[in-house]
Amino acid sequence: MGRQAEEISESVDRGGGDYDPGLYRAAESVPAEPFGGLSDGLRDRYRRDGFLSAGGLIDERRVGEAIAGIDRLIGGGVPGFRGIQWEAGVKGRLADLDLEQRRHAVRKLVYYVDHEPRLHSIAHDPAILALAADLLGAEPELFADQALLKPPGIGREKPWHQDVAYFDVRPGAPVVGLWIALDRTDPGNGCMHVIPGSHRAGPVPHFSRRDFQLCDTDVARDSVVAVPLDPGGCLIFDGLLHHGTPRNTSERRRWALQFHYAPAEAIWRSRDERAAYRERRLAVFGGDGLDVTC
Ligand SMILES: O=C(O)CCC(=O)C(=O)O
Repeated sequence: MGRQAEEISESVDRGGGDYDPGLYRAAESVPAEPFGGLSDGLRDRYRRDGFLSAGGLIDERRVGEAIAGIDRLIGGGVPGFRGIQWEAGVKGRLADLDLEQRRHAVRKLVYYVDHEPRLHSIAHDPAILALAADLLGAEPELFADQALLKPPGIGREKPWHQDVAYFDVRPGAPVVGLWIALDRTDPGNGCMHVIPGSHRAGPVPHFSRRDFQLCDTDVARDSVVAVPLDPGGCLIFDGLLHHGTPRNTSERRRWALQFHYAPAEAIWRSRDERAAYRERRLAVFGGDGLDVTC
């Protein structure tokens, strides 16, 4: 179940802020391995490390379709779609931007799968749903879809965080995320960085700083690895894995799709249920209200 249409509106990001580049100084890069389905070895690795880096999860044709779908959403080709968040740097200038400039001004798109059949078909691809089912150990339901576009030059950092700190799903339920690169991604244009095994320590308090994030001093800097990907490659990751992305300091685009799946019975079905889950989530992850400091 996605969000209800009236809950989604176009917005401008509030911006991030300066950060210590040492937060993303990776000890190593994990190369993607061509993905041909889950084996016992890969399942064990997912449980141990909290992620898999899968080359070629979607093929070139689908990458092209995804890019065309995003272009259509940004270009205003879908009446009623409002899930665009612009980068803070373009605030006040949006009306002056032509289509090409707008393509490089979007931070993210949210809740689009019901507006774009090509993107819907990737998120609901039977092989992808089977992969999610296998890792969740339950029938999966897509409950969040985003396209994270980190534009050249202005795409800001997404500070270290755990995704489940953001989601109003039943506490303790397994969540699997798929982050699918549509461009080549590397540290220069803001690829994913993760801390292998960090999901096993469970929920960590988050604080409203540059974003809703882990305290910078809670990031295990010595264990950071970068996960560069080619187009169509995918980071498959546990909802508790510590991850983040540096800003895009390059002149290169870095578009990615992100889908999150959870067991159907863990997903909210009403506003009341969601509010209750939110209260329970913030009691665990809402660092500013807990007796901890950052
Ligand atoms: O794509 C990115 O830069 C980071 C995405 C991410 O971690 C998130 O939105 O939770």
